[in-house]
Amino acid sequence: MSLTSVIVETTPFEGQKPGTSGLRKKVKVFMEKHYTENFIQCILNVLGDKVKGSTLIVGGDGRYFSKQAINIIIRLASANGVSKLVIGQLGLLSTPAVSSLIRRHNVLGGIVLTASHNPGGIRHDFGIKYNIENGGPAPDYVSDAVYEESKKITSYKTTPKLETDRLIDILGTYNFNVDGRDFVVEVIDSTADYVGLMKQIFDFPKLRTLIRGTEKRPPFNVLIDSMNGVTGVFVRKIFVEELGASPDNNVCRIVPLDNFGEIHPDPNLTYAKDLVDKVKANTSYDFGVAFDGDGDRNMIIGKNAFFVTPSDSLAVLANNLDCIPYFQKNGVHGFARSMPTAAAVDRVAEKLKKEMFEVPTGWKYFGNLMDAGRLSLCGEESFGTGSDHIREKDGIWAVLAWLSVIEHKNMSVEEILKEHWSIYGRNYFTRYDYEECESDAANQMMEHLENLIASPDLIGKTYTAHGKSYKISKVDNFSYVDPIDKSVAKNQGIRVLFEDGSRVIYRLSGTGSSGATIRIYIDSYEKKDVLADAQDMLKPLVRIALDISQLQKFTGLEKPTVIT
Ligand code: VG1
Ligand code: CO
Repeated sequence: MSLTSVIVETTPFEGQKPGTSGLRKKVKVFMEKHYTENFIQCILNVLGDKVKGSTLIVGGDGRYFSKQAINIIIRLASANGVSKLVIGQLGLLSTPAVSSLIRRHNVLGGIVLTASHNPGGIRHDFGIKYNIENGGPAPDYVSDAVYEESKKITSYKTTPKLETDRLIDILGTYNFNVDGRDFVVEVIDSTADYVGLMKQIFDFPKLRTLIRGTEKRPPFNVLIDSMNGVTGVFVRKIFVEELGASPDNNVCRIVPLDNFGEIHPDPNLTYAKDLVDKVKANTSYDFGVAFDGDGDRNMIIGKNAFFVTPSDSLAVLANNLDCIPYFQKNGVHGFARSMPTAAAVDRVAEKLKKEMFEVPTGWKYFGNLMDAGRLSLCGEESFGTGSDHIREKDGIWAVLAWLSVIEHKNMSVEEILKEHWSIYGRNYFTRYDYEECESDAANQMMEHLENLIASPDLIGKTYTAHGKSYKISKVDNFSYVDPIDKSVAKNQGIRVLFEDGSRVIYRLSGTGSSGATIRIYIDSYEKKDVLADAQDMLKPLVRIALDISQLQKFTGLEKPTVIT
């Protein structure tokens, strides 16, 4: 039976502006009549003629409202001339899996339904992100165009009679005819493509012997925490079924829940405390890792919950990539990090004579460099690590990379870090997050900082706290020119740089769904004194960062909500 599309009149919604990584709002906002339809139609409008006859990948972290959103996407896509949607079963696909599928199927793009590390459930957040044909997050010019469309949209096209009920529950290919055109929904196994890719990149038999142990070596005891997010289905497949980890002792929270069990699926020391406590309590664990809701972030800890900062994780991997088959085959090109990420990897790049890039916060800024063959490995301090195998950060990839290094070096996590610091010195790093502050207060504080850095007296000024003094050598608001397409990203964070190389950086988050989140990043490099406690070491700089910004005065907040 042929179905007919209809045009539905609508009016614009305010604030459909994608942030650091897609549009994130409270679920109840996405539930408003026409809200989700408008945003999807705006994406399709921006794609223009390319939509006709195209294939798109659709899936996400399975959070509340995903199924409703997928039904809306199916109906709108069919009415707008898309030929085929490839959808993960039950709507489940991790962000890295979407990126991989876009690349392998060579399609126009993908729609990722996630608010990543933000909490889920009816009272919390939902999100929609568009990824382009290279598999990466839409660059700024696409997101800006979507936002412009959202301000003037007057109608959307949908196929209301297309029966979507339970369509994505069962694997299969479903054929429809809309306005005389064929339209196909293919429901695929969420993990198959991604698992295949991981098997090409890593030496699975070797990793299996690490986890299972051999006559000469006891099993390497891991604890993998999916935090009730989408990685659960991938963890079961890869670590339990392929690599022989125990479903009882080596994995936890691996059933995806649409509210993540009411936790923040955010792998850091505050929100992944459960994992940290378990690894501390059971000293037989050699390694622990947690992922975020959509599977692109990872937090790595060693025995006794020895914490690896993401900046160090990136540097260690950079230093050891040649033990991974993918890099043996493809070579290692450049490295990159987001600006606030500590510069540990820069030292590795220098030693290995690789190109090194510093980009604004957000994975979308790595894509062009990877496409141009100049970037193999990159990371962000926000627990993102990844390589050019796809165009998103990739939590499971990061674990497999770490396990490869551990297998190869036959050392513990702590030993690897200590060896690394003894060679390269150590970048002490901490980030203070003040979540859900009042937007006005946060904006005033940023304005104060803008004014401050505009004053010429600041350079050369010395700040002292806890007996340590730091002299300012440079201040700016970070801006970036993409080396490939020359596009410019401005206002990417206020930087206060000190003479000894220490830095304090201030940014407002672009992933929140209400209020504002202030992030302060602090780092400082030590060549010799590498074994101190990071919070002790950075205490003076933290004080100075608070003094310069007058954060307490503006926000009234005494303490950050999260320290990493
Ligand atoms: C945060 C992180 C950033 C990351 C982004 C998306 O952005 O700081 O490094 O790329 O989240 O990650 P912001 O603007 O809130 O600081 V994910 O895993 O939430 O898609
Ligand atoms: Co994420």
